[in-house]
Amino acid sequence: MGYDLKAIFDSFVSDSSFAGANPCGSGHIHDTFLINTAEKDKDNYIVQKLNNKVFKNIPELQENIERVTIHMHQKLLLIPGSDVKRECLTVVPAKNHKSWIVDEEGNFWRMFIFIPDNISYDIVDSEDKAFEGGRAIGRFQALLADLPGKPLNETIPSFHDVEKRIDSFISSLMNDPAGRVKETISETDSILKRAEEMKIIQKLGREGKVPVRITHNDTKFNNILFDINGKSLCLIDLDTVMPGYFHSDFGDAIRTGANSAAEDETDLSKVKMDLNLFRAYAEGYLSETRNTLNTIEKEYLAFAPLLMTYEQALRFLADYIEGDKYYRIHNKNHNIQRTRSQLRLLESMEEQYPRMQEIINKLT
Ligand code: ADP
Ligand code: GN1
Ligand code: MG
Repeated sequence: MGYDLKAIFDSFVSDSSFAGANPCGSGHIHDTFLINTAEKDKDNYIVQKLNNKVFKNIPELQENIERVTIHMHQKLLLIPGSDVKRECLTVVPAKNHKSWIVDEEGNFWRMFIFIPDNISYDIVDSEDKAFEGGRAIGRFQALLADLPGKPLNETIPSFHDVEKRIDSFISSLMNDPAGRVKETISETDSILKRAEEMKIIQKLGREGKVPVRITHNDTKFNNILFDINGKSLCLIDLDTVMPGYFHSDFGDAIRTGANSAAEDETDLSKVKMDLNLFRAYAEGYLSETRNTLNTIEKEYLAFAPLLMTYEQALRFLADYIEGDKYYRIHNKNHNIQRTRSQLRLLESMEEQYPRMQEIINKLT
């Protein structure tokens, strides 16, 4: 990828000099690089080429990120002992006075201060990490609960609207744009037969029983940074912070953080939800949110991981059927493999659902 990362760096920073850049992380959406500076006492930086097919309005996206990070910084500053630069992303303003630049090819770029000595996990292997991850997500939601001003922009409209996603999936099945529907009969059946039960949280939302709050909406476990002692630092990947239901955040972190295998594991015998990790994560999450959640929200917490795993299987399958337009893929079957793995994980959750419900009942 022949980007002139030094020129990008120079559009943001003037008090240190570019020493080199390397690709960073395993995200599916943006192109992310770590930029090292030559001066030992200066910050290093994360620079991202933003995916403007996925995020169609970058100024609105960046407006959200600026508001959210400024608010969190202000609140963290009031907490004795907090380390603001490690407990929240810090946006680096560009020399054009915006928080992004557009290069000559029309690519959008932004920059954050790099949080050093961090660790993130694609797979979680201990209850301590699961607890800490749950706590980080609860804390994040609490920090943003009193964000002042107008509602945040909807950076991806209807992002967790599973009803709409099911409808548009059915249209894709009929149009079959990549000629792949015939290969997906069993997976499609698994999606369609669960469609009605997956609409419950949205129905409760419409009835006013589950409130719209400010949520992260992409709480994949590797979007939580930890320090080297295993304490959670902060949530990154703030592009989808917007109005939503708490269930999306709770559920998506279990989907990724209590799975004993990778999201795209091809050996399905390895894919299983670990109930001990689920319990630890729920304990961490509820330690921060127990007093905020209403009774109905608590009642449906155990269902949230099933919903989010279902939604993710649906999204991967829809992308496969549409010809791999959305997620970065590493082989031509990647999206169908991801679908199968997520469906297996969903079955594992379904098998353990009564136990999940018992755990939540005990904790709430
Ligand atoms: P994507 O949407 O593509 O997942 P992310 O915003 O999650 O992009 O960034 C990709 C990766 O870059 C992360 O998984 C993390 O490893 C790293 N990263 C992003 N921001 C920071 C930061 N401020 N400090 C340290 N690492 C970061
Ligand atoms: C994407 O950006 P990343 O890789 O953290 C996606 C999530 C999916 C996830 C599946 C904006 O997350 O919604 O759950 O892939 N982000 C967006 O791995 O669509
Ligand atoms: Mg990410």
